[in-house]
Amino acid sequence: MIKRYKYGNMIETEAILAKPELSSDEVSFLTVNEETKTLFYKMTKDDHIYGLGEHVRGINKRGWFYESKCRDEPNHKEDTCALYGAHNFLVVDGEEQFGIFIDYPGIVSFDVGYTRSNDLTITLSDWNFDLYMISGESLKDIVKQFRQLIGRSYIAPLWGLGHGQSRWGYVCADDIREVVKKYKELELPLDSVYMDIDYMDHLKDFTIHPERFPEFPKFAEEMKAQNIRLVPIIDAGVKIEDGYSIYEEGAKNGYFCKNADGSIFVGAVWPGKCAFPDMLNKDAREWFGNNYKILLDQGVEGFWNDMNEPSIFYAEEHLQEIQKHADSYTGNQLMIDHYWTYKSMFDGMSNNADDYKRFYHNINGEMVRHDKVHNLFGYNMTRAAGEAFERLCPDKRILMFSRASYIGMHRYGGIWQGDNRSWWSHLLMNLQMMPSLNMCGFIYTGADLGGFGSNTTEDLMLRWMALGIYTPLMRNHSCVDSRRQEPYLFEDIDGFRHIIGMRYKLLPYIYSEYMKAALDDEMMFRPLAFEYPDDPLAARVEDQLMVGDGMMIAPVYVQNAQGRYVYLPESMKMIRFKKDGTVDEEIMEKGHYYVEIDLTDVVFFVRENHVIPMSKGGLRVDDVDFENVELISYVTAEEATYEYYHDDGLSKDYENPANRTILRATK
Ligand code: MIG
Repeated sequence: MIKRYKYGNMIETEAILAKPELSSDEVSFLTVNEETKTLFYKMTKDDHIYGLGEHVRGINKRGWFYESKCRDEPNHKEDTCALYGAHNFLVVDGEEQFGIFIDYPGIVSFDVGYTRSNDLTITLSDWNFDLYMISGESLKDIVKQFRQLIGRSYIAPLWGLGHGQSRWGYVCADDIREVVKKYKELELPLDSVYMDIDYMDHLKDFTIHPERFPEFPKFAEEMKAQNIRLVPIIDAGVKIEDGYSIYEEGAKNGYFCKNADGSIFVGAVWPGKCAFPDMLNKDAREWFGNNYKILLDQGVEGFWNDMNEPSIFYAEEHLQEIQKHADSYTGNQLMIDHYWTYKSMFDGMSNNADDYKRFYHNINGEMVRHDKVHNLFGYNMTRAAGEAFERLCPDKRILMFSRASYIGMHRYGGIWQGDNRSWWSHLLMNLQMMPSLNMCGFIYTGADLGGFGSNTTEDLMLRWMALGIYTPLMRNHSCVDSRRQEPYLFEDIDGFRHIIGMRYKLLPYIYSEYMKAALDDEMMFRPLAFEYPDDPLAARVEDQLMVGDGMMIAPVYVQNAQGRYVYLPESMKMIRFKKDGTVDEEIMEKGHYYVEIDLTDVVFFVRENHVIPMSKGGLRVDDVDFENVELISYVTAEEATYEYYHDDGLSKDYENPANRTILRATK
């Protein structure tokens, strides 16, 4: 059951389209305090807190302080409080079980036992929000109700579940040709190559560099003929330049964010000085979205939206203030206090909280200061694209994922988990984030495999790929100044071919589970506690996940480990696919084990009386035979069944009953 409460007058987020009637009951469980702008819950020692979407730390969020404040945080570590997304949904699991959603577009903080170990304190930056309290029969039920409330998740095309190669620094068509050639020569599976800002003409949105990518439509066709899709990036900031049509149209129609005096707000990002489309203004959103057509018309079928927190290197006005202040030190000695002031002025130039107070949105004719709606910007950029795709190609799925997000955006696109690092800790974080993102409706998601920043190593790459084969977005992406990490540059090509190949073998299951999770408002990745609520040990497991209905995974995330400890909450069949093509099976009883896992082994666990459909694999999603699947199963009853979802992967005939069939396996 869902109860809605209203405090003040919130600025509409459209996270929820069909709002339930307001409840006249008292709010249960929480102490609501307008004076301190807080919601408070006294946790018991054993309560677990799940959710909050994109954040650092564990599956159980206890013991830290988090903020919903979309932020570009490429160097995030254990103590980072805010990342790219703002997802105000959490579930309390203990003596009481309930979900809380705070629909509020400004900054919210969650002190989950950080200040006092049993205090959960949620603080809002002002008192205009809607509160939803959700009770249910189980954790899964609470999440499902929430998901039904926020509406069906975005659905990616099937090719978007193929393996993608990306890197910031493929500067011309030949760079991409080279990638595709290498993949082909070495028979490494691949479905897409991502195009980073390098493809743009002087970093301008919706343009293509004429010399680096001459005759782009032909190039896209050439790739398509090999069944490779090109996926360009779109940035939030629009370069300010006379003669650049996107800028000129936006300026002429008043579609950019404004300063208090009505002039265009200027902030610098990659192309230099930029204007920011007012994604919260309906007309501006429609206009911005229509521009994706420029690339759709040239053979593009997917995009990723970047820098939409929005990330601002510096605000023009702020830079002038700093320069002025810095000048005042000229000729003086920088005493220690001055030194810190001086230094922090420059350090604080990017994504500065005060700069978010300098500009305004036009929401239905009303000027709203950005900081009050900060968390809606990336959401509405992606919504601009999603709504445009509905208008421009209503019957076709377009790949779309974003960096920044708010709940509600999940209806228009997926997300990638932003800039991470080639750190083992970020491999674990990738795993731990999956279920909390699923809870908030983000099903099409994944992290930059191998790590974006820093130099990766071959073993990290292999281990990370071995997790990536399960995540709907499976993309190897890295930063221009980091070590290159295309699989063909490492020693053990056979190992990479085997692991990536396993994705294609598992695709019937992965796609089926992905689609069912999106269509039926379920989680594809679940903490063990969600599946085994009566097993107190299951709730302690922070590094294993259930993937869909029949599978448990236990990835290795420690360097030089040759295996790991695994907890089995019930009897399961362990399946091991080795690089040499052999497959081992072993039935294991409930309990703790140390499992050896070679660098190139793919190991997962099948639940009792469950079935996993697999294919023979392929080099492209198109090669995969989804009809004649082989069943991996662990059957102790007479028979085990599996509800198998399969469709053409491109159109939107989701409800067609023919898409769902029952597969049966016997003992
Ligand atoms: O500030 O476009 O997260 O994936 O490669 C860096 C360059 C800007 C950040 C994205 C990353 C992308 C990079 N972008």
